[in-house]
Order: sequence, then C-alpha cells, then structure tokens
Amino acid sequence: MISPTMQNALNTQINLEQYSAQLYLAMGAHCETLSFKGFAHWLRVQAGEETAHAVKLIDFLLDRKGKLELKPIAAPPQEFGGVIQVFEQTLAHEMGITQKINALFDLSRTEKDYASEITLQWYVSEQVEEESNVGQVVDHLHAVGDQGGGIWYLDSRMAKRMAKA
Ligand code: OFO
Repeated sequence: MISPTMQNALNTQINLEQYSAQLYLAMGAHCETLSFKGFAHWLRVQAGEETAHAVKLIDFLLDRKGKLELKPIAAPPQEFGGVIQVFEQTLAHEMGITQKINALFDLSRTEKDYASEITLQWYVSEQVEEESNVGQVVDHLHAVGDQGGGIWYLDSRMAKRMAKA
C-alpha cells in the first residue's frame, strides 16, 4: 500500500511528466514551422521519453495498489521565439522538474516510503542526464548563434537522436 500523501504527490508528478510531453510536442512543432527539422525531431523524441516517464510512475503506483488519478494536462505556450530561446526554455523547464523530483524524493524519506525512494532515485539520475543533455545543446547554440551555417549543422546533428530502447 501507499500513503494518501505519496499517492497524491505521485499523481501530481505524473501530470507534470505528461505536461512535459505536451510542451516538447508544441516546441517541436514550432521548430518544424521554422524548418529546423533536426531540432523538431529531437524534441519529438524527448516528448516520447516524457510519456515513458509518466508511464513508469503509473506502473509503480499501480504496483503499490495506489489509485491513478489522471488530471487535465495544461496547454503549453504556442510561441517560443527562435531555436536558442526554445532550448533555453527547455533547460529552465528541466531545472524546474528537477526541483519537483527532489521534493518528491524528500517526501519519500519523510514518509519512510523506501520503495518510492528507490524508484525516485532513477528520476534523480535521469534529471542529471536531462539537464546535462539540454545544457549542452544550449551551449552549442550560443556558440554558433542563430545566423549562418552553424545552426544548420547543429540541426543535422539533432536529427540523429535515437529514441531510448
Ligand atoms: Fe521527465 O524529465 Fe524531462 O521533464
């Protein structure tokens, strides 16, 4: 069994992961309209990963005999600016998610919910990877700027991102 407090917090996090998927689908569509198909592809793959993060938490909740309470997913913005701004916003979003995961991890310790703590360890590590990957993209974008050939080269590299197995 899982405590009502932890169940509620996990349901909230599931909604946030679903929102992340929505956000990246919207950002990907925005990049597509700017003809940056590589950045659009990268964000589409990221949206798939966010859905997988939500499903992993759903499976955990159900394994603990918790109740899944899906909530409405907030609408993402529709305007994001240039590609550099898109990825700066992506990094800011991931940093916010890291704080949410850390707070959940804290809660699992307060509640002495060891199963949740172990599951959430995966998310703590995943956030390190997410921030590192997106931070690298932001650095590269700042290095090449949004004019000239560099950004198109980056776009072609972003097109190579594979979905996680
Ligand atoms: Fe689920 O890691 Fe990004 O948001």
